[in-house]
Amino acid sequence: MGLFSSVSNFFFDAGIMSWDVLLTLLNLVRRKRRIGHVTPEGHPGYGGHWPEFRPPQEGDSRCSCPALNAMANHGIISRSGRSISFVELNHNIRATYNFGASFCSFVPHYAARMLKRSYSEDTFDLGELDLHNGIEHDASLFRLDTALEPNQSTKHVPFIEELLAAPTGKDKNGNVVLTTRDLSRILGKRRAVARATNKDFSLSFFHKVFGSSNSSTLLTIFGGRVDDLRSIILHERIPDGWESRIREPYGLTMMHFNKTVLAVEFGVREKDWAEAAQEAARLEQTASV
Ligand code: HEM
Ligand SMILES: *[C@@H]1O[C@H](CO)[C@@H](O)[C@H](O)[C@H]1NC(C)=O
Ligand SMILES: *[C@@H]1O[C@H](CO)[C@@H](O)[C@H](O)[C@H]1NC(C)=O
Ligand SMILES: CC(=O)N[C@H]1CO[C@H](CO)[C@@H](O)[C@@H]1O
Repeated sequence: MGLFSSVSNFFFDAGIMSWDVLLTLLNLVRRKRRIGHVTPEGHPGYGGHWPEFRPPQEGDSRCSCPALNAMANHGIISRSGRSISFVELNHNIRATYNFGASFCSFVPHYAARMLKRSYSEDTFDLGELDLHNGIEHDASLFRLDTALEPNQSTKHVPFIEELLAAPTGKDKNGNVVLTTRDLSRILGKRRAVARATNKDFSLSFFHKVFGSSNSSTLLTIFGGRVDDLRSIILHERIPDGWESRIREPYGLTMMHFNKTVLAVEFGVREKDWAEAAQEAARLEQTASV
């Protein structure tokens, strides 16, 4: 990377971070959005009315991210998952999930940089996001590692069922919810088992934090609600009547989100899973002889 782009990235990142702090403060002083009015008027999904769900057809592009696949399955971004502009992605993840504007700008810029495209002019196909160790990484919650399953749009249903059976919490309306601890526990297990069964396993600290931030959306945006998670993760479908559980007027900021992410990441204890990992490695070996 040239000096000019490193310097401009630095100012870009510093600018986004200050913007994020400002939004976090505004969220503290302004009232939350009313229940039933979280998705903005005029955007698909307003009042819980999501456009028709259609699973992907032969030739459509999908990726390892359930939230983006779900937007394509509802036609919020192109149903084919192709030729999506980074700018359009920014606006749509904001309106659909109520992530803050700072985050919604940061991630598509990051993806454009990763794919060596122009944020403002170029487009991408969902499948291109699966560049290994770009954003996509090993020890994900719902996908086998790339070395074992090169097609990262393929869900690994046993992992999904295990996560959906893990929640130990209840919210104040009596719904079963996934907690921070449940999520740390399951991430620890995935990492220990992936490390033992994938000889090409790699997971930098950077990707660990990415992994815990991606999975922390299950707690924040989806409020840990297991009934909603089943739909979004297993079918990549937004439930009828759903809206983001984040009701802050300026959406989920990175500063606010970081608290959940760090709580999840610091709760991960891979060592607790040494036995499960050995067992998985042993099964792998007997299966391959
Ligand atoms: C521009 C926006 C986004 C991009 C480029 C993106 C990209 C990705 C990628 C590449 C993965 C796979 C990571 C892995 O290997 O585990 C992923 C996973 C995931 N993403 Fe996204 N994503 C975006 C927005 C979102 C949003 C808005 C949500 C939630 C509302 C979300 C929720 C998730 C979840 C739950 C996972 C699974 C985590 C795991 O398996 O450990 N993503 N995303
Ligand atoms: C990847 O997997 C998905 C879902 O399992 C499937 O629909 C798609 O056709 C596969 N793509 C390729 C290129 O094999
Ligand atoms: C959130 O955490 C990431 C690293 O995990 C850091 O780069 C970023 O500056 C933090 N953002 C804010 C707004 O605190
Ligand atoms: C929603 C979310 O936290 N997405 C993150 C997933 O991880 C990538 C990098 O691996 C980040 O760029 C996204 O912000």
